[in-house]
Amino acid sequence: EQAYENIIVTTEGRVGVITLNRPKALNALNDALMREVVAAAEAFDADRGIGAIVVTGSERAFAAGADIKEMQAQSYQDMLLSDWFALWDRFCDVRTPTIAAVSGYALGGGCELAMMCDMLIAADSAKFGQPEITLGVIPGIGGSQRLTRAVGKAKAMDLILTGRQMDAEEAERSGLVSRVVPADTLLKETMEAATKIASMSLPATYVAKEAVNAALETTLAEGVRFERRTFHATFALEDRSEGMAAFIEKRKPEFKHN
Ligand code: CO8
Repeated sequence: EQAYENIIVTTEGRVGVITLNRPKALNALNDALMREVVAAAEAFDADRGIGAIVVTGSERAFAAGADIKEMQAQSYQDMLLSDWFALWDRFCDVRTPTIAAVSGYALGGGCELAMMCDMLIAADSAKFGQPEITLGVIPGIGGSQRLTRAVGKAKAMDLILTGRQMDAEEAERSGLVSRVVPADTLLKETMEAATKIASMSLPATYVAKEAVNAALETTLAEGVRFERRTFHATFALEDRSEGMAAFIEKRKPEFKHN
């Protein structure tokens, strides 16, 4: 296994887990941590033995944002020339389903990382926000776009312009998270969901994720067309034959991820 300094990488069956681990900075996302998360996610994505990736932090903080201390001395030219944060796009290119398990603070880049995941499960202790405006900047890892798509303009404007935090209950009500669970069961519930997802046919899962994401990128007519053609294509999968045969024969399918 690769040695990481800012994250802990483990596997449990077909589930890969990336735990952000910079406790002294409440898991603030510095450049080194970003590189490690992307490398770990890409390594899991290349592994056919992994069918879901969980990203989590500590009880106190999922991540308290981009690392302000690292950014403080940087100039506009530094940001532009390094294309600061562009590497995160590669995290979004991962085809394996990603699930954020959020406890405590998910602020700024932390909220943005959670929103880059396909599913977001929150502990009742979770706090979401885009406080960049209080620092004289704006969200820089997709927050103004993904938050608006997730919760709509009214709440996105409220959060991004005031910088206030939103608790887990409000986040669920707004459609940012799919489930809220008691803090002490967050990992258990997330691992159960991840294990379930990872038990499905991997290629079917890839195209299901792609189809849902298409809804955010295309017109309804184009999206429905993409879905139908992709649905037709699933009939080429051995797992499709197995899944339907298993249903008819009243048994559990044995997917070969093929
Ligand atoms: N960056 C660096 N260090 C941090 C960060 C951060 N985002 N957040 C917390 N820390 C550090 C603190 O400095 C502190 O370190 P030290 O002990 O050395 O002083 C340690 O973590 C513990 O934090 P606190 O003592 O502040 O803990 P509290 O429990 O009192 O408060 C909070 C917790 C409310 C989360 C508080 O730490 C906080 O407000 N943090 C900053 C939140 C924030 O503003 N995040 C947004 C950052 S900007 C961003 O994410 C995107 C920027 C987009 C730029 C676009 C460029 C292209």
